[in-house]
Amino acid sequence: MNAPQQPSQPLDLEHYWMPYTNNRAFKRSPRMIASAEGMYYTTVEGKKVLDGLATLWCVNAGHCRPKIVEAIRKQAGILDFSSSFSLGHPLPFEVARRVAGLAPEGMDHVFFVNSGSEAVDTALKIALAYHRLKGEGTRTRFIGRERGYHGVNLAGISVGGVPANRKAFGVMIPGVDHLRHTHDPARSAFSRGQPAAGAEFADELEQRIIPLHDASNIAAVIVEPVSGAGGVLIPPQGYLQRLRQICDKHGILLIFDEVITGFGRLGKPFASEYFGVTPDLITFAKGITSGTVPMGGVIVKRAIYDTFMEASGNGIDFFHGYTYSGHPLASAAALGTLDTYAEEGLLTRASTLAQEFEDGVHAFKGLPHVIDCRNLGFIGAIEFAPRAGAPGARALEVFGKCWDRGVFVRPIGDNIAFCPPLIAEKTHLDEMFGVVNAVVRELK
Ligand code: PXG
Ligand code: PLP
Repeated sequence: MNAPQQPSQPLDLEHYWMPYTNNRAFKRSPRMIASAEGMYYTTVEGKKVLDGLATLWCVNAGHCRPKIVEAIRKQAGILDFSSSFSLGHPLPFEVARRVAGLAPEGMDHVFFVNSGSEAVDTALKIALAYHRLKGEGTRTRFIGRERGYHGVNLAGISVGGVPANRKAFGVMIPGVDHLRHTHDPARSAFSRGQPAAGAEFADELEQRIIPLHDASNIAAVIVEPVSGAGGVLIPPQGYLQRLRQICDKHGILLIFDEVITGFGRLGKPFASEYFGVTPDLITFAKGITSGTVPMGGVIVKRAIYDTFMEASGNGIDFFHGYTYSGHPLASAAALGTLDTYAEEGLLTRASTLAQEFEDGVHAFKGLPHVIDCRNLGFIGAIEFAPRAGAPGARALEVFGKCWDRGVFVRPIGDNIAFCPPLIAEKTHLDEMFGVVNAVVRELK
């Protein structure tokens, strides 16, 4: 591995406005990473830290994997950039073919973007334009879900349901309603895998939302099959199936936001396959390049693609696209990543270690302040009772102490989330859960 670049002078931290960060706290006491390999970061001080969150739920193949690094290096010297606006270059066609091959049957066309947020905006726009092309232009409303995370663009926070991501931004896009979330600790705390109770949460769509807005005005329902950034909420058994049935009955498109669940998180290429529920559109990002180069996309059913092709005459079929859609470096990174996944069986690997992962998450049951443990595939969370007057403080304290002891996990409100790279061995899981467990035992 190459040595990390060292700045020639002491680093000036002032000018970078860091995203989703307490900038002043960070700049007073920075946690700075210099390099990474496999399951571990190395900090600028030379400390190794186990990456228990695949960084931000995305480094599914682990860090600095040779095939991915080589693919990016090589591509940078062959074709640095060429757009996909009416010109083309071979790589994104090949990535699209490979992604379609991993997607549920019949979902076989792929539109590329650069992030999950852009994927969400794109999927919502496809839904609007599709209905209009079908002569149902009144279908303009979107239904999201409480605690859903769909990125940070205006449409994404509008259908999203994490209050902190919305409250500073006023009215957002109009015509959105939300299903209630499915977190139900009173009935389902400490469920191993999918909670048995709660399929009926989906009935709110048919019993409240459709009567209120009328199906003829609703374009799409968008949900994460497993909520990630909202706190790792596992869908109750039968819930997603019921959403699918209701959408079908009322001509509403169903969008699965698989930005986290895509590319092996549940032990299948996509969560859609894991749950046996085929949506109309899938958004993805993160794992497509294992986080190495920004890329995302939307997978659509053939019928949706065909509708655009048939309706467009000789003109442009969809007035949408990003300068960097199908970027050569991102596409090369995606091919290197998909090769790595295939060679190492990573897209199904979470299923082989799922039991060990589950046991690790549920070993927190009975520890101080722990009120829930949740897991599915290679994603999980533990939840603490909030400290009086200081919600989120316990998870933040656990995060800080774990970092100091060489394990990175993510605090989300009063939850600690686990989402390791798919290359994790049993020993890595033991190290991750062991350190967090020791820290939780000390929690006041
Ligand atoms: N949809 C889902 C389901 C996501 O998890 C996005 C869309 C947006 O993707 P981009 O690439 O635009 O970030 C995500 C991203 C967190 C956290 O706090 C989670 C995400 C991003 C940043 C922070 O856990 N998920
Ligand atoms: N703003 C301006 C002024 C632009 O010219 C463009 C693209 O040409 C954009 C925004 C959108 O940028 P992107 O295509 O990278 O999303």
